Amino acid sequence: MSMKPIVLAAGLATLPGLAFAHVAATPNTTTAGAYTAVAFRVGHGCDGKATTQLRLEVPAAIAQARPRALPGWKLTIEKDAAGRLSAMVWRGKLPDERFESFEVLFKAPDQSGPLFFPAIQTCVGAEQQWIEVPADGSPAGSHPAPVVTVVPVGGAAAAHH
Ligand SMILES: [Cu+2]
Repeated sequence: MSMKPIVLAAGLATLPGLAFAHVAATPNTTTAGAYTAVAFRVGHGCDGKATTQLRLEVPAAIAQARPRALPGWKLTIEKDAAGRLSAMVWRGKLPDERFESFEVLFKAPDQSGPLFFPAIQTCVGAEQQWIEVPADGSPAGSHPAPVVTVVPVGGAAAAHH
């Protein structure tokens, strides 16, 4: 127990970097086969410019996904040849000083491992592509795709503690 405050302090020390980092998925883990609503958080604009659109790709391993309508944002969906929802686009306006969360409900695949959701953030006169998928063992790039890791049933507790 005595270690806890130290761990918390270390976490807080890194919080500013995390809080404004890119497009981040929360929660970033789920369980195989579980229905999960994940919020994809846009923490800042493009070099100070307001965000006007977020396009999020749904990884092929996810058979069904449902985006949440967000007040003030126009939502459109894209489907692949098989009729699967493959991407969603929110259009609206988000000043650089604000953040917003874009939510998607989906059923996690039975297979564990990372699910990458490539995101394209469009701003007024600018664009940021959060689409980098790291190779195994290599450090994250400067524009990582948001990721949700699927853990096996019964493995969630081990992953969290
Ligand atoms: Cu960032």
